[in-house]
Amino acid sequence: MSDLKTLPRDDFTIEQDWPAYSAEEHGIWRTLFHRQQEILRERACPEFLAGLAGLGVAADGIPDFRRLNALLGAATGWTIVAVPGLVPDDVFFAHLANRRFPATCFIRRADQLDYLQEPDIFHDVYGHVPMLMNPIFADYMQAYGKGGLKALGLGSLNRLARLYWYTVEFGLIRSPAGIRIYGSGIVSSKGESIYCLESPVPNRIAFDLLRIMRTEYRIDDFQASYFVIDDFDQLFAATQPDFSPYYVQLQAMSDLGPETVTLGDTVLHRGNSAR
Ligand code: HBI
Ligand code: FE
Repeated sequence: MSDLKTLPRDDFTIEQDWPAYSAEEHGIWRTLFHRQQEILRERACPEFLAGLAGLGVAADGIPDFRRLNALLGAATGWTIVAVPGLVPDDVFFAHLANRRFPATCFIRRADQLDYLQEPDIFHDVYGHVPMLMNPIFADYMQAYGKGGLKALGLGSLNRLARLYWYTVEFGLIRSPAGIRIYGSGIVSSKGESIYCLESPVPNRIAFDLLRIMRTEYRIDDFQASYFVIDDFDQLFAATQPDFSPYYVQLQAMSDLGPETVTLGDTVLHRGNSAR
């Protein structure tokens, strides 16, 4: 019989049980935190770094959701809810649509520092939560949740999942100092934080909503293409219209492989693996 505290409710939420973390688990958080802070100082966008500082997410160890929620709630009305792992799409979107971010609360093992398939608390809390402190991005994430529930109903979830992947998880943004990172899958990954900005291999292409929703992505390797937004207003504005006509248009368009560069692209960097 599993411990009642960890039995998910029908919205898949559980208790974080912060006192239960071991010294070794806090130590893994500290190692990951220190490493990323060094790498991201000149690579992450100012909004991410400001969100991290605003939350007081520090090196001392795994943060307590109760403390973070007091700050996050005051800033943008978002709440972190603890979940055991990936939850069903409809549950995920329903949480986002209600300004609740489902965050896993287990942390990777010491031998998984560089990569793990499932999101752990470092990916979710260090990677995703700081961006929810930014009011415009916070609005975008709620709009994405509402859009996800609609896309589910229209059988077009795969299109919207690509938008999430190439923005929320692996998005880049222009800044006065050059291209910077805001994607959570990147900021929580040592290797990809460097690769996405400095490697000649991947394409870097200006944000284009329909183009992104045509583009397949890789889940187990660095991305072959990154999409660059001008600012978060552009990202939020893109989710304002009803997507139903887009889904109809996309049915007449072929999917594109991750390495593809098309004639319509505004190419900021053509990768050396481009097809
Ligand atoms: N569940 N906990 C969690 N975290 C996610 O990022 C997540 C999920 N379920 C579904 C999902 N992401 C994606 O399939 C959707 O973005 C499409
Ligand atoms: Fe994620």
